[in-house]
Amino acid sequence: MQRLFLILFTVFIHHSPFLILHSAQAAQALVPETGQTASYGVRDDGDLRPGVAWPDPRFTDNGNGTITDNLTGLIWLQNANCTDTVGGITKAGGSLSWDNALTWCNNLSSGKCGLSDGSSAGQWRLPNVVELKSLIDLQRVHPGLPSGHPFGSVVAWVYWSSSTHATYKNYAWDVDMDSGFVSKRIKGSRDYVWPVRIGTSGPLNYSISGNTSVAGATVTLSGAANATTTSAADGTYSFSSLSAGSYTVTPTLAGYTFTPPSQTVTVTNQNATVPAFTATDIAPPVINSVTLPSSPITCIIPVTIDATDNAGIAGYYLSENDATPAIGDPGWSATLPTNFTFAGLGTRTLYVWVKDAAGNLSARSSASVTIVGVAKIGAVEYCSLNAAYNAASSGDTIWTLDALLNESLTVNKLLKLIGSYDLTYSGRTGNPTALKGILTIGTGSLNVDGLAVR
Ligand SMILES: [Ca+2]
Repeated sequence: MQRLFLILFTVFIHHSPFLILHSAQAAQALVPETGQTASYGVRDDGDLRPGVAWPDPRFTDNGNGTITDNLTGLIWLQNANCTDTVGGITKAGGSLSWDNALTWCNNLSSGKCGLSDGSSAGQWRLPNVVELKSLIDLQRVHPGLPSGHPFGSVVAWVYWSSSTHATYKNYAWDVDMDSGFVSKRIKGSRDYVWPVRIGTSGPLNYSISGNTSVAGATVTLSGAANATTTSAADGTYSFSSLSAGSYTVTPTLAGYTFTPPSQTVTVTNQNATVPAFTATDIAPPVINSVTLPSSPITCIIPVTIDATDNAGIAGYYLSENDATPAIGDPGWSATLPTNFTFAGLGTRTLYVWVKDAAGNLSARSSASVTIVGVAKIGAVEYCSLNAAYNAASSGDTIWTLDALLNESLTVNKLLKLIGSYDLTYSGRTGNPTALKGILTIGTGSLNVDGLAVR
């Protein structure tokens, strides 16, 4: 007998990664405090309070119909008087005979009694009398449970243990949850039933992973455990250290809808992968500003557009027509335009829209500009010297602004060119019109005044 004890003891030490105890302590069970804090005599229970102190919090609500007692590691059914029919045992009245109480507990599984812990028949059982008694707080009655306990439907009556009386084999031990009183009852009596399971939900080994199809989504896990995470740049997310059970995954992100809105996955004995969500961008882009220069002298006008979108801008549409373009209109530009060619001179309005890849269209934005021609024949202004030349007949006079004209000109007509005019063509500035290009005289001639060729 001594030899057997030593062998068992050696196995225990070598397989326990958490306990490093002296040999005299290793086989000892540690007895917890009773909960009694009032003292009624010198060195009584309430005075000395011997035993292992209770953890704080004493209980953890696992959110799946189970409660973990952090003192003993036991997992209890949250509902202390479930009346579901289990294992063929009808329990509408709550109490059962001892035999039926065993059968009922042995067949309890996830889906019954508010359980979503993934437990299967065989994991639950009737507690022994020491386990049942471990719930009692001797400082309290009605019920005799620790303050703030998270259990529901606790009945002020006796509950069966699985322990049979040593002398009277047709009796089993029970515990009165109202007062903590431990007694024996004949097994044909009807006591209440409170199932327990060993803390087999740990170690918490499993993971749930998937893809939201968008970066930065908040992913909420609910069910057998509650957690949140944020999807990575590639949309992936993962929850780890999970017990077996049923879980629901719900992604959210401002400006997006997800299909499906949430997904439920049951973890049994391996990691779970949730099918990818489809994220749909529903937020249209916003144009913050459209800016045109104040005093242009050409029809090709630099444009500055400031716009933003939650998913990125996929196209720009610039037009002098205020009609809203179709998403598939060929006039969309995938790149940010830096200038716009107006159809003519005078006060012009540019309308701008932007779209995102999902086809969301911004509100219309606009800016106006008054375009002055760089050249003029009679009362008609032109955006470029070449435009004026093309419109000119031999013998015409072209007036040009005191401006830098970045163009070349080939002359095959008989023309006169007078430069250095101010913006309103009402006077001359004294500075010549500067032509920064090649001036070629072909079959015609050019009579010039106030022109510099650079
Ligand atoms: Ca968008």
